[in-house]
Amino acid sequence: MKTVNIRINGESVQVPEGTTILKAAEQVNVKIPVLCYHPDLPPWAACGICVVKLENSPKMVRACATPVSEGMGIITHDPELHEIRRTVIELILSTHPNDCLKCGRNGNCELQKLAADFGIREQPFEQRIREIEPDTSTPSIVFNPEKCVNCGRCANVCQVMQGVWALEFIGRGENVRIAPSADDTLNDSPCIKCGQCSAHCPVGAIFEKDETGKLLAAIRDPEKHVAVQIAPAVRVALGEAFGMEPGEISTGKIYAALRKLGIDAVFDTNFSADLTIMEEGSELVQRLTKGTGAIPQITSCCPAWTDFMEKYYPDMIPNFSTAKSPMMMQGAITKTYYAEKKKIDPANIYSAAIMPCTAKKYEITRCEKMYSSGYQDVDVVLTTRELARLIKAMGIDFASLKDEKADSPIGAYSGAGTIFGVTGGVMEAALRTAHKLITGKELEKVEVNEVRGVEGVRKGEVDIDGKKVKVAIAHGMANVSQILDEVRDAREKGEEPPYHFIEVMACRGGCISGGGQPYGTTDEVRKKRIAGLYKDDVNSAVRCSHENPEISQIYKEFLGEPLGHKSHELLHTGYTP
Ligand code: HC0
Ligand code: SF4
Repeated sequence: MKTVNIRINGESVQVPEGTTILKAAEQVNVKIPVLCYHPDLPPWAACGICVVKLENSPKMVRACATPVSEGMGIITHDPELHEIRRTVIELILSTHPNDCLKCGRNGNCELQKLAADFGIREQPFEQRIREIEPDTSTPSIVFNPEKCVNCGRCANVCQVMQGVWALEFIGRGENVRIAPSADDTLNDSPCIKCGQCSAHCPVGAIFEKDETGKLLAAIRDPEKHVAVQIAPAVRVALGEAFGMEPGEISTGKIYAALRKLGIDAVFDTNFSADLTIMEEGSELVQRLTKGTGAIPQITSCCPAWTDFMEKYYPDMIPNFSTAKSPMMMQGAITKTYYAEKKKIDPANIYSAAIMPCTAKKYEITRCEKMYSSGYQDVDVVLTTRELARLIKAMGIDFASLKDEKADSPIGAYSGAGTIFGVTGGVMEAALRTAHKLITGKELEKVEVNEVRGVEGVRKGEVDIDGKKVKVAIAHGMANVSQILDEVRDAREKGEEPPYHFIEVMACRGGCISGGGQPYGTTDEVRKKRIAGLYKDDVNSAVRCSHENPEISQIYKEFLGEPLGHKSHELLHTGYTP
């Protein structure tokens, strides 16, 4: 790799050619302030806060978007740059409401931090606030244009990383603003509710719909038996809100915190991830060996992905696994099997789910099959961020909690269940069980390395008893079309499908970087959370879904067999164009 020699504030440093000034400065521990820049996204160079000087030149350049060149001398900080940056921040503040105390980002807002770092105490410019009502049209996220600082991160992530184009810049000059496409409501735009905009917004302009009050109201209601499930990816991220490292597994502490909040039954979505595998794995085996159903089978547990597919690839509905997502399965069995076993009237069960995801808030009412118990199967979804806020508000010292266990039954999980939260995990879990269903034998080595990795599109072949199962994995919604177009092309030409099984997750890295996870997700953080879930798998006494004793128990006592009558009633769904 070719390198170049540069000086940053007089200090010599060698960096790879093409490195931006911003990244080069990080290598000598110099932090240049930014607002519109985010490491997940191509530099946008919109805000101007990262301006730096070049030695012996009157020119100032934006550090986020300017690559270094041989011999370059850069000054990143001096009183003049400080004044320029301060003025830029003051100008941004003049278009931003001063209601930090009531803002969802109070305490972790990037603009608030910049204002604090620069010691801004006065407002020298006239306040001009855009008066546009917040958009509350989706069940997942709220967009408040008044707070938008036009940094472009949300539109950038929506267009570049997700390929969705629900958000865009509209207007000209000083009237330019971010809006849902065609200036419609977010719900009528192509939005898939993944919430990546909310995870990348530096201020409080886009955030998850806060539903903590609903859970608190249910806890206060003496009639309600409150059951909560936690998603795979929550356990390796929630701790970040309490000073733990990304990827540190805090499952036992989360169970304990939920009980301290007053939850009556603490369950784990990982249990029903195992249940999903029994159903979806059996479905795959049927499609592969009996020819019942379209090939490839495509995973359907990510609601942002199913929303995308219904909108843009409706011809592929027959390829979707009909298995509900683990979250919805857990809700359905909580209000049927668990209710029966514990002799609780399901009308009095309040079923909540803690998810890394904003789209899950939409999924719980997306069609009538989400009411398969006769009631709404999942009553509320809180994101990881919302749960972190609740734990703080309730004065729980999370880091010092002693590990507890989930309630039984429908609480125990296998390693296959936990890796659902990682790109490739649903497929790996399904293949572990499909191998057993097809061959009758357990895998000698349960890790399916062919499907692991972080590349946005991965393709491979897995050998099951001499049959080559062709698989593909895509994550980050913009990567999906490539694979689906291959399937469509083959179909139109009357050729064999290029794959047997495809896994799609809307978020980069899978749910570990869902739109509702703690702020500050970067590729480095993603890798740590992924490693955390693989570690949880390795640490699990049971590694395959079909070996989870509570799974055997629920089939024996209640469901009968995978793909049986009861399963179809409670655990499967359909999709509409
Ligand atoms: Fe996921 Fe899931 S793995 S979608 O990312 O399948 O949200 O974590 O809960 O339902 O299990 C999210 C995470 C889940 C579901 C599971 C799947
Ligand atoms: Fe939600 Fe996971 Fe899908 Fe992201 S990948 S939208 S977190 S289900």
